[in-house]
Amino acid sequence: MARNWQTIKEYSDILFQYWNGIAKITINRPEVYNAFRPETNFQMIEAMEYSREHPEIDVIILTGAGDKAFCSGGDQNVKGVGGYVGEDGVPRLNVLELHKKIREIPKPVIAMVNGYAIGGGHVLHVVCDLTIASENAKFGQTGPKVGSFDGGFGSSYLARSIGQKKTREIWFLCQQYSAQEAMEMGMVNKVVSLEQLEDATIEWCEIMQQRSPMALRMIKRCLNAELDGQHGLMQLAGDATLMYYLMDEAQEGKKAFLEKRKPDFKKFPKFL
Ligand code: S0N
Repeated sequence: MARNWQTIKEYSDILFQYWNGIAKITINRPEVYNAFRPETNFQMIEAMEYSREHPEIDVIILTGAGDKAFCSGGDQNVKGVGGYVGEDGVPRLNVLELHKKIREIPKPVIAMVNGYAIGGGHVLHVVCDLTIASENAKFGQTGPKVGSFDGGFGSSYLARSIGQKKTREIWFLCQQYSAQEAMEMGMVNKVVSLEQLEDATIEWCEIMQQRSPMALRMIKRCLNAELDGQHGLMQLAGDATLMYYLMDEAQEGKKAFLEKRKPDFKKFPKFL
């Protein structure tokens, strides 16, 4: 089905579009199989921040332009000493900031993998909440072959998803795996034909749009907290505070202060 995606903002390296409560971020560098450079990551980070701040956006899709690649990782043309070198000449690894945004955004993020998800591109789909892949998709890490590694989500979270042995195999051997193999391992949720990829992804978005946003937010936070240490607990605690603020009991404290009286917390029910 053709959808009338509206451009939210024009960027050099990504497309950022909206349709029916769904934001779609497309890495738009097909000439390098959607490899990212620092500018690409800055733009995706901004798009994630926009998606977080705008209540009309319920779900975010991350994908790549064309039918060859989702993302082939860091752009080897701009890999310098100390990181990937942007137009300002500064070497960076700012894809890590993007990983944090994907983890923190209190809305589901789906990787719509339409081809190679390799190297840092593989890490990107791993970090997303869900992955739907086309039959032609290929998955794998290349770090130890090209001189990099991701000891963060790309390995630790992957190991939580598919186990230590398989994660070590993926990283140590740097081989490629089919979409079907990736699904059997547990790192892909669903495999469909390339023609059906967007429809299948939208179908899952629409199902999640019918679910309770607060429940989705809390389950994402709880699942993250186990792995994200103090930072994960802070995010979960922030949402616990948000929910407390919604209670009359919390309002009483503020009201009493403004009315210059003692708060009466006794009148509220106890949940035992
Ligand atoms: C994707 C591959 C397997 C496709 O092979 P195929 O089909 O043979 O096509 P090619 O002819 O190789 O590629 C087509 C064109 O695209 C260019 N290209 C492909 N990938 C890149 C890339 N990553 N950078 C720049 N250009 C790329 C090709 O050059 C070719 O162009 P033309 O037609 O002009 O010759 C195959 O292409 C492949 O293996 N690609 C490289 C994959 C790779 O090694 N990526 C980098 C891996 N490392 C990272 O991503 C680093 C990330 C990182 O540093 C990091 C650090 C800390 C924490 C996290 C991370 C993180 O991983 O995120």
